[in-house]
Amino acid sequence: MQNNKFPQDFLWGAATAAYQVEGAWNEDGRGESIWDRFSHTPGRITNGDTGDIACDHYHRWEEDIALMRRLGLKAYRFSTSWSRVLPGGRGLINPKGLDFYDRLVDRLCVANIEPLLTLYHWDLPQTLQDEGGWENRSTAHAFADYAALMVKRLGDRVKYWTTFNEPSVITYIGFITGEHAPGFQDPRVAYQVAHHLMVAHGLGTQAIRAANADVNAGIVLNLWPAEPASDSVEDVAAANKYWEKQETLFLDPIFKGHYPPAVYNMVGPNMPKIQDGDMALIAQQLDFVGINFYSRHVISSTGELKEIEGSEYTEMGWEVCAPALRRMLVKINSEYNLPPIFITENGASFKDEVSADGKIHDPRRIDYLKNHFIQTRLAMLDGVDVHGYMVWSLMDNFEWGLGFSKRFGLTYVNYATQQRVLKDSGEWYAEVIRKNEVWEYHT
Ligand code: GCO
Repeated sequence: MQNNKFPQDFLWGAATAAYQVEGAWNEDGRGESIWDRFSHTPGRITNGDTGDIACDHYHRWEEDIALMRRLGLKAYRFSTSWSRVLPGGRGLINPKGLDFYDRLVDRLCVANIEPLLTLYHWDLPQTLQDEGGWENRSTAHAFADYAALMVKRLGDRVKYWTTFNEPSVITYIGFITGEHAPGFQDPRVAYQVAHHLMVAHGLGTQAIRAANADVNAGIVLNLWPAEPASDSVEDVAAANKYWEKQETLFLDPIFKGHYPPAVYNMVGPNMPKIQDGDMALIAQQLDFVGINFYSRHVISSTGELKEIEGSEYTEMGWEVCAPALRRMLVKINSEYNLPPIFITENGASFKDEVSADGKIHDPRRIDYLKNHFIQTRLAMLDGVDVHGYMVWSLMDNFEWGLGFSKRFGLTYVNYATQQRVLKDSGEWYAEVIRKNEVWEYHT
């Protein structure tokens, strides 16, 4: 196999998440989620934006599948909205909500696009939050019931099931900085939530497999490698320490069956309640793991460096550093016994504008993606088992606390008209998929 060619069955795809694209927040029996409540609270989201309409994907899903076909996607990663199918979080099922996902999955299959389904991309039903949300262990059981319901309905067609998207963002941004729903700033609650997310992942994995033994179960983690600012012993030690504190809270319980000492030290008196048997429940063998990668931290013995000379930064203020992806994949591959890997999110936000010719010229996004594809291919040649790559995102969408102010899409969305226009990066990605290789890009 040529080195710049990807394996024949490599799953090139793109990703979205329910609250970021669907809209129709109160239609057809959908219940309220914590993101509805949060975005409807004044002052929480940039410009007062909400996901009430978002990309109106709930009504435009057929057009969006046509877009995926135009891109030639082999896979599509999306999430289901818990409160659309179980408006109260548990109990009464909303058939119209289930039907929506059923139709979507059916049509993806017709289009020969492999569905990768995420059960939880941050949108807890508000009724469960009102009872205490993830602070309560009972929410983990409700999650497992929801997982079983979805697998029973869609497991004959959906082969890849993800329990959670980015438990660390849920924990840190939802419960420590408070910039995401439910907007808490309480470390004690946060670490209990973190543990219950892991319990829910374990129970969810069991429920998925009990409902259909033929499907694959996994989880998606976002990893931001901490790299030393220099080769000095002090900087290297500081970077290692940073990585342990930030990134092992979920990697270690899932893939080693315990919380690492660095986490115990960090959490201190906020250590969550852990029941007998929890660690084995959490550390069940998975069929795949999804990694979301955007950027890295650069750490010196005196702290984190915020501006790296010569580096490019995206609209999010994130450094562009593709080689860090390869280094991190190689590192986690040697430190953990990992199942097959998918890159489940990677992409960049830039200031996109419609040009006079009606097109969106986004050469920086093309460069970003190209370099990350190349580094992934190099990691594969180093022995890392990567099976697919989901670009974030299929289209511009609701970027959580930042509303519509940041655009990550391969497709430009005009939010006034809901018109979708493939950006240059989308056209380019279609070629990558068609050729199954990354070649030099000439402007
Ligand atoms: C995440 C989420 C996505 C974001 C994307 C860009 O990684 O934070 O999974 O929903 O929109 O990452 O920030």
